[in-house]
Amino acid sequence: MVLRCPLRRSASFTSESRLLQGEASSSSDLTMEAKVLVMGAAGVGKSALTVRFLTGRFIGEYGDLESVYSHSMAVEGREVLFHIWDVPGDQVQEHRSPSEEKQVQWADGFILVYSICDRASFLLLPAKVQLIKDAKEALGPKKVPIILVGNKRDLGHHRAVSREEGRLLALTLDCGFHEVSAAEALDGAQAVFRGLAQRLCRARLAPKRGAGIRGIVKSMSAVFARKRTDSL
Ligand SMILES: Nc1nc2c(ncn2[C@@H]2O[C@H](COP(=O)(O)OP(=O)(O)OP(=O)(O)O)[C@@H](O)[C@H]2O)c(=O)[nH]1
Ligand SMILES: [Mg+2]
Repeated sequence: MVLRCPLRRSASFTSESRLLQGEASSSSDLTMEAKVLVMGAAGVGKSALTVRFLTGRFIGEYGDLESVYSHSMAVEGREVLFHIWDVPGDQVQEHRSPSEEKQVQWADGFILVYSICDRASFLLLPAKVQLIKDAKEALGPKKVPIILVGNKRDLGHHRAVSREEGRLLALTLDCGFHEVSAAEALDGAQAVFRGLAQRLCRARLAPKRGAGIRGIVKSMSAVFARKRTDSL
C-alpha cells in the first residue's frame, strides 16, 4: 500500500522555495519554525516515523515519499511548526554527496534514524553526525540540534544494537537519543520531535542568554526546571 494520508505539504501555505534556499526559519516568543531533515539508511523506518508523527498512523508500506511536509505541535507553551524532509535511504551514502550537503544546509535540526535490528544502519551514524557538524560549522559555534533514533523497538527478538550502545553513542556525539517503535505507538515519534524542538529552542536562545551573568542564571534555572523525559 502506498501513502494515502492527507499530508500537508509546505508549499501549500508557505514558500517551499524560500525554505529550500535555506533562509533562516522565523521564530518569536510563542511560535517557532523548524526545518528538520530525517536521515538514515534504507528501510530503517524514516517514513514510518515521519508519517506516524504527521498523521498518528502506521500504514506499513510508504513507497517513494520524498517531499517536505509540515506539522505543528505545542512544546513547552510554544507552537512549533516543523517542515520535515524525509530523505529516502538510497540517497544516503557513507560519503557526502552534493545533494546531501544541500539537504544538510537547508535544515536547522536533524533526526538520524537507525534500526535496532540493523547494525550497519547504526554504524553509519558517526559519519553522518560529522558531516552535519562540518557543514554547519561555517555558520558559527552554535550547537547543532541532532537526535539519534533507534527504531523498530517492537522487534526485540531481532535486536542487533543494545539500547545502551545507542545511548552511549548519542552521549559521545552530543546528540539526543530515543528508542521507539513507529509501528506500535505515536508517543515515541512525538517525543523525538519534542526533544528536537527543545534542542532547537536552546540553540537559538543560547547567544542571547550567553550575554552576562543574568543569562547564565536564567539558562541554568531553565535546565533544572525542565521535566525529565527518557531523552538525554
Ligand atoms: N516492525 C516494525 N516495522 C517497521 C517499523 N518502522 C518501519 N517498519 C517497516 O520497515 C519497512 C521500511 O519502513 P520505511 O518507513 O519505508 O523505511 P525508510 O527508512 O523510509 O526507507 P527508505 O525510504 O527506503 O529509505 C516497512 O516495511 C515498514 O513497515 C517499526 O517500528 N517496527
Ligand atoms: Mg522512506
